[in-house]
Amino acid sequence: MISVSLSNSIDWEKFEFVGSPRVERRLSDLCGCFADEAAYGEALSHGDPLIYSVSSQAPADGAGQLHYGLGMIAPGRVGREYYLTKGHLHAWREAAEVYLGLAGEGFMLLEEEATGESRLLQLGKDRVVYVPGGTAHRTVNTGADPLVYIGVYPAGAGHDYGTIAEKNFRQVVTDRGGRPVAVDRAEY
Ligand code: PAN
Ligand code: ZN
Repeated sequence: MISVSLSNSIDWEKFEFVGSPRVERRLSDLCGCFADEAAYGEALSHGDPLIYSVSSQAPADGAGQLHYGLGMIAPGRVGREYYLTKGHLHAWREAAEVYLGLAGEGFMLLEEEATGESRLLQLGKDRVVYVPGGTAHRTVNTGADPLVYIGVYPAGAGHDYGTIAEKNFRQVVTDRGGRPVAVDRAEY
């Protein structure tokens, strides 16, 4: 007998799967994520807006099963740096992930843990990004509307936020003359 939840619908007003609440990340939750600390402090002094949310689905656990999450990043910037997710590695390093863009415009910043190599890949409506195992990933909204996507990953992937929290990504996704570019953190 099939006992897991097999389908879902998206509530486009709340940006969540119907029946499963979302986790919210506000500006104050993102201490240490943005490169420009003065701009971060200045932004916080004006309020604590919602930066992104994730509504997760874990239909089944165990080998071979998948989990997935609906992400929404609000449009906006701190200084010249676009609103972003904390970013993470999977605790089970081999675990890969597929991101399916549903709405909006943005990018994924990938950083291979073993080599430090960075890649900036477009994510938005009708774009799909594959995140290999052993690769830290962060998502940024570079558009004027919410960036909405689904990430699908192995049930046992787990999330390691600590490694990124310690040293952050090597690159920063920033606005240069109205266009998004990735620059080395040291140069920012
Ligand atoms: C995504 C992320 C989502 C939020 O579902 O969890 O984009 O980003 P952070 O987890 O870095 O806050 C995913 O990659 N799951 O594995
Ligand atoms: Zn992930």
